[in-house]
Amino acid sequence: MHNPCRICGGTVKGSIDLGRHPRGNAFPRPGETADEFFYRLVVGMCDVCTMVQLLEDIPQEVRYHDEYPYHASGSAIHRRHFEEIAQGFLDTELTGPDPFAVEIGSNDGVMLARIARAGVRHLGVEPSRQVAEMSRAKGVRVLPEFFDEGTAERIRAEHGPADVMFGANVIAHISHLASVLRGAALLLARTGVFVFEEPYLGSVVEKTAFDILYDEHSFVFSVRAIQAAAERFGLELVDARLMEIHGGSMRYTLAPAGARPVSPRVGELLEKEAAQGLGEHATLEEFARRARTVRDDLTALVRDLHAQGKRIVGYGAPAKITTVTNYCGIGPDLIPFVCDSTPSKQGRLVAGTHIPVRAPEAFSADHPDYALLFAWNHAEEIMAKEREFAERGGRWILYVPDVHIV
Ligand code: JHZ
Ligand code: SAH
Ligand code: ZN
Repeated sequence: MHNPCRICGGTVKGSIDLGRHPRGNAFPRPGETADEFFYRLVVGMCDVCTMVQLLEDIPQEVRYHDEYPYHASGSAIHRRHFEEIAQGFLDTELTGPDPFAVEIGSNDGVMLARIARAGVRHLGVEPSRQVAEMSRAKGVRVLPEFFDEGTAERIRAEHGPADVMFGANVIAHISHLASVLRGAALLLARTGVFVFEEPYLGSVVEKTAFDILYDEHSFVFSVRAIQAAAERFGLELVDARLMEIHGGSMRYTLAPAGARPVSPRVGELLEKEAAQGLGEHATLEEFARRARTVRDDLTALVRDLHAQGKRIVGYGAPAKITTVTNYCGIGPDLIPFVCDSTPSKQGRLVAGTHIPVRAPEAFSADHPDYALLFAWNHAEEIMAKEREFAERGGRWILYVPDVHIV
């Protein structure tokens, strides 16, 4: 499979083929599974600009809609993370006479609510209705649209230039990334910054975290690819920092070209990426081989425990569960249910494999022998919350970076 690169027009060769998958966040209701949507999950790298991208593109309206089920404030650690980001902006960037902040994909308003409370002018751009309403209830101003260069132009005409533009786990989701970068160049004040954080290719490769590949992740960013993409649109990558959130995300800071000094961290990260082979097709091909090993090991372990009469339940229904259960062929015959604290996912099914999603009480009321931790990036928070399970002899199964029991 080959495609033209969405950023530079180079050639993208499909190196990772995980087969047919439904949408990661579809979570159909029981009875809604007859005509589930499937696509071919193939990921590759551009041979010119090294941007890693999905070969198939699912229309954004299909992915983000009134009932988009993910809530950004579903974890205490994430809530703190976003509040710290907001405070950081208030302390360092939003200090002028009448500053203005824009967030792309503001979701349930966890970040902007802090900015709103400080009385700072702001605008969330959020097309999914239910989460947008949750943010309005927190006093956040929302534009219910998909961000692109047209939206950027209209926002600038109405509100003036932005001192801060922010996006988390959304910029890599937008297949018209070129238009987003053109829009950022249009909307940013000369002294402004565009900060975004997204799952990092280096961490995904290092951890064999193949489950972060799904329809929403149109791209998996690297420092090198973002630096090159920014340059094409009059922006410059001035800083990049690796963070633990979501199992390894990079926070990129772009500014109008020449407006800010470039941190030495950028060069350091570029060197590390070269040493890790992130710009090479062979690295993705090797990753695909390791993903197959994880699949074989996980499937064998779950089948083996099941054959021994052990009860295994899933913990957490992140979008990632759709990739891992469909890729491994793990269904309700092996895992009768998975529990998740998000109300909009409860009573639904994991797309494709149809494992029912239940409230966390279903887990605590009747502890299984094993819990397969699909929300592995929240291990610390979840294991602390469910201490009793381990105290009573329950064991956690993890599959990142490899299959192991703790
Ligand atoms: P979590 C999200 O992916 C969504 P997901 C998005 N597609 C994206 O790009 C990535 O982030 C990066 C539940 N949970 O954060 C809540 C508990 O049940 O790993 C969530 O459903 N109990 C935009 O969906 C899920 O786990 C708990 O105590 O992979 C975690 O989803 C905690 C802490 C979480 O993101
Ligand atoms: N920023 C939050 C939410 C991420 S979920 C967090 O990091 O947890 C991704 C969000 O981006 C969804 O709410 C989705 O509706 C929104 N989104 C998707 N495409 C978008 C676009 N083109 N413009 C603005 N928001 C978009
Ligand atoms: Zn390219």
